[in-house]
Amino acid sequence: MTAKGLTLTRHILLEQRAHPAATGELSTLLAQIGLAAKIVARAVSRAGLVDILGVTDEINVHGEEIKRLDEYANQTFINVFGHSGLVCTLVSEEMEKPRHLPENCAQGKYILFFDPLDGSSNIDVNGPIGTIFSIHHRMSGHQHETPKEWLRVGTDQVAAGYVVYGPGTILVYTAGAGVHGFTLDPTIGEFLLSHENIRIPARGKTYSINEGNSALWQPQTRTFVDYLKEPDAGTGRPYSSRYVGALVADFHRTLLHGGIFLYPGDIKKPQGKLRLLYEAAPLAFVVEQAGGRAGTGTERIMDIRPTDLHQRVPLLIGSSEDVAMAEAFAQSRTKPGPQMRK
Ligand code: P6P
Repeated sequence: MTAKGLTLTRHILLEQRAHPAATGELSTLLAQIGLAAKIVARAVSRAGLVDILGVTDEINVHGEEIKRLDEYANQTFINVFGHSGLVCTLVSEEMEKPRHLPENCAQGKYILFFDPLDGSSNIDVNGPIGTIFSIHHRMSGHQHETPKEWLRVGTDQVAAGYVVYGPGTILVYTAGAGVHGFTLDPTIGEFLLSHENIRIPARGKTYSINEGNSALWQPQTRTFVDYLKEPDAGTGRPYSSRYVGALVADFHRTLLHGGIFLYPGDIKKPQGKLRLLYEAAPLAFVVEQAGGRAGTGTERIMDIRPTDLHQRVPLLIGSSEDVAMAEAFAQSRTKPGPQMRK
């Protein structure tokens, strides 16, 4: 058990020691993520004070107005990794195409996928928002200019995680050896170990889905959600509903307390709303490392090889038993009986 209060940098270096062949570049990259997160956290905490609120008149690739804080967060990652020598290519929700950093591509070993500010609709109401990141090794040679470089399967991830900007700023990451959380102490500007080796409960008591979309749900989604709402003490139902409207915040609660988050496909959005490469896949890596499960309803998120940079996927993620049950409903023509629950 490592001492609580260990800094993010020290923890990453201790993790690196477990890999004698490690060169330290991944450790440096993760520490740089921490730096970018601190810069964004400062802007988020002051958003109401400094005129960053409101929107630019630009529209991102998804037709969403880019709020200035989104743009600021995106530019922060570009600045932090621009001359790091670590990352050759950046893929961001806010950029239609991959951004190559030529000065890094000679020696940079990594490609960084990120959603710089997830849940930006919460910005103006002081709600929780977040950053999500996923790190892959680069393909060898000059393949970085080809789609092969960025259309990567989730199981190839080297590290992944997120930052939630809420009452506190918490950075959670995995490099394939468990999941660890760090809380920012703004008085010293350090992320300190606060959640070592996070394990998600095998099942929870909450479900998280936008009920406003229920008229559009597939029948199996409705049957599953109705099942969770049915009182049945023997199976711990009814579940409580929790929905913040910011993926990182809804996921962080699910990771710590258990339960299930769902953004399923529906009649209008068969592929759902969330993006594979920089939202679903990194969170799937984290949840699986914590003992949980993540799928589309029919396949494991980590096994999906993307065909498009900003590809969307349906997402069911959380406690292993809750997600397995949701998958049983999603694949069932009829409602599975209560034998589904232990
Ligand atoms: P809806 C935020 O815009 C986001 O991308 C995720 O953070 C969040 O989970 C989802 O969309 C919320 O979407 O349709 O429920 O407003």
